[in-house]
Amino acid sequence: MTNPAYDLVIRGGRVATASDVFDADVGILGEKIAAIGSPLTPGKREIDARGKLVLPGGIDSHCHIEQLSAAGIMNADTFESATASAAFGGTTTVISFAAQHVGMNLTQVVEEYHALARKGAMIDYAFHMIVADPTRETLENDLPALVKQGHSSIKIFMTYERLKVDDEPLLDILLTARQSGALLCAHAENHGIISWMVKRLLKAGYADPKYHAISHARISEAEAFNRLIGMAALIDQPIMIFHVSTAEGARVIREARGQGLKVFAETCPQYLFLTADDLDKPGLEGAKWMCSPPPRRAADQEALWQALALGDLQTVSSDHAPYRFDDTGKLRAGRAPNFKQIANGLPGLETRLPLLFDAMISKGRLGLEKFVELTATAPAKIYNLHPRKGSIAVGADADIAIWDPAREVTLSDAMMHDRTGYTPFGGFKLRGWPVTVLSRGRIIVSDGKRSVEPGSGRFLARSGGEAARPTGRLAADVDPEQNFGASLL
Ligand code: DUC
Ligand code: ZN
Ligand code: ZN
Repeated sequence: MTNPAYDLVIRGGRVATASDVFDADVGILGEKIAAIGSPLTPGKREIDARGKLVLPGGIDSHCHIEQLSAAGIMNADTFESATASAAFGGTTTVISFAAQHVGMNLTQVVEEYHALARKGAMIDYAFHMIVADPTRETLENDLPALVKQGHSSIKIFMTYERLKVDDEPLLDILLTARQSGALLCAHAENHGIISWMVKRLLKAGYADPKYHAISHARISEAEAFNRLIGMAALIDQPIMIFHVSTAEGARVIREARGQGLKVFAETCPQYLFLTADDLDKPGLEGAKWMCSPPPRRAADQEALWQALALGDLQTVSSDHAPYRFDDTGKLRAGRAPNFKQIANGLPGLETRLPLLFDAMISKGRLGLEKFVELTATAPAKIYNLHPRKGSIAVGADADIAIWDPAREVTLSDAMMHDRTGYTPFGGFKLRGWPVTVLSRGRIIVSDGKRSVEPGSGRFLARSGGEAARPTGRLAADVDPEQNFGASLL
């Protein structure tokens, strides 16, 4: 008898990519997908996937793991708990953050996050580097070297007192990103508008969690998007705008993309499934739904779905930012905080894909191929993990989630595997669940049980790739050929 050609065959399922849906077996050899066909010869092991959907494992390209906030609060998850939670929700790759704070050396920061991930991660991972202190040392020495080492995306904040970078240093960072071939990602909200609103609200005695949503005035988003896009256009640097929450914000992105600017953008489940009314609960309960930007209105949800359909937004990430509802997290300032004293952030690594599957496949909004595109293929392409990650294809890593489209689940706090202690989506009744999850050919979750050890995830070194490549069209003000004969860059 000849040796089986495959270590594992996923047999009889319906396979989906971002462009096609078809019935096929998937043969895995070692860590890779070796064949897709029907019927494949028997493997050493087999998974019966009849009646199931065989999809690429999700890529969550925006999640905060084991991260220290600027206020000094450690978020609730370690790499171990966060990546376990991701895996139970069908996600097999995360891009989290290595977060610099003022005074910190960025190279050292990145090393520290590497050490944490090496110890705890159960699925593969990469890092965006948060730059909060754009000193000459950071921009001229650390950043270019770190990009070369495979950290090809930078994140900046335009708001948050201790993280924000103002326009002039932001231009310096955009230029450094351009010169080193990295994508620039941004949390874009107008800091002055928010802090002005906060002061007025608190002075007038409006301190409950629901006023957090009001303090992030809608215009603070579109204004910051416009300003950032203008600065990025000046020096021809591709950007990714994180967590779009308003219809006006989505319109600004549509307009920029219509002009041929390299502007990518994402939204998150909290902006598709929650509204500002969720923050309006008795006492402090609404703090559990506090994130920045805040959930908005039903009309914004519709506008964001439309922006996803049109391609104006290309990915849906979780922005997992877990803080417990106790004195280690949300209530660190005591039992009677005003909204400004409450940590911003929601857990979402585990619920991102089931929420989207229910909306897009079970309820039919945009469909299966678009689900795969938004949650796996597009983030793989934008962050240059493709073709290794993000698709079911011969030669790709065998990162696969097998979904039971008929399984009905009501989300609850108790069933989550992260350490937040609650889910803001508790009570949501969903149809469709990832029952078996593979990472590089290993079965890591099966029927609600984990079978993978902390520390077995791998770092994914990335170069900038196509998304980070400038268009070659500098604005005339800085372009020597169009203007005055000398380069300003
Ligand atoms: N927004 C949040 O809600 N939490 C973490 C950081 C952020 O930008
Ligand atoms: Zn953010
Ligand atoms: Zn975030």
